[in-house]
Amino acid sequence: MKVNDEVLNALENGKPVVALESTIIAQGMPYPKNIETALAVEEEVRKNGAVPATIGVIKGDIVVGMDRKQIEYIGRAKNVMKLSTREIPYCIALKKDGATTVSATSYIAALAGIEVFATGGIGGVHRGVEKTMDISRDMEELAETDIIVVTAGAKSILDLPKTLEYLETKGVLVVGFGTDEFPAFYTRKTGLTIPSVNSAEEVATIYDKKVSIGINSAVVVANPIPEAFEIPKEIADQWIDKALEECEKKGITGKKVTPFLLSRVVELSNGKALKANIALVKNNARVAAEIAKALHK
Ligand code: PSU
Ligand code: MN
Repeated sequence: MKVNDEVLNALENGKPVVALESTIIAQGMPYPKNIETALAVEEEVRKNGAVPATIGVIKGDIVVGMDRKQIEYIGRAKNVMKLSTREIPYCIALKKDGATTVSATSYIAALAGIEVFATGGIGGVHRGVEKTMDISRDMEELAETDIIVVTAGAKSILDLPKTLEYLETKGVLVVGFGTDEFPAFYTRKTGLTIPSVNSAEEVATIYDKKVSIGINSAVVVANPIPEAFEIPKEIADQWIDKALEECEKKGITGKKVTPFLLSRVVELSNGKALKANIALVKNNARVAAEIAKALHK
């Protein structure tokens, strides 16, 4: 595992670090917005007083804290694997490039001693799960890993009520950052109730107590998209429903489902969904940096 000097130094000196995923770069957004966004998200973490650590696998090396060149490489390279936890050893052993999803990023972050992670949206229980059994590995990893994950809820390409139920089954605490509703990525509200917190300090204290009583699991911090970028539910749902329909028609399954739906929604929205996505990731990076600082106080 290659941890860059800045991250290593921060970890050794108890300074705040925020992990960032790379699937959003390689499979989540189109080039060149993917690279611009990854760099802007890192900047957001820095601006708010923490050290960013973008995680991925490059030619078989686990990298914790990619530099600019590495981010550009992973954002342009062909044949970058989408890594959930189980594919990490395959990618390392065969010296391939891999972009880490929420599950693989959480796993590696915890291995490196990083306790806070900002993503766009976690994976979850897919619609039609009763036919496909498609539940993201993200759910299981969150159930087993000590980490705080800041997410804009989960995308309504998923079955959100089932996603929340499954997190409950798995013992994963979900709290709303300044809200008591689970947000749905593009929209701030879903009517699904969750307990709320009002500050980064409260999240840090909850996490601390969780660790001290021996519960090993993630704390999911659901942070709604900033109002200015919110997309009305009726409109977002139209794009999502159309993308879901096409996905089924084309017979797309397994790990290709999420990247297909995300890129179709961006196309169908004429880029509006991408703008929203960028805004919410940055917003999550800011909150994650605040939480990382609070943890280290
Ligand atoms: N949700 C998003 N954007 C993303 C993802 C999810 O809004 O890029 C990515 C994350 O990396 C997440 C992964 O961990 O998709 C989930 O994929 P799957 O459904 O195949 O588990
Ligand atoms: Mn899946």
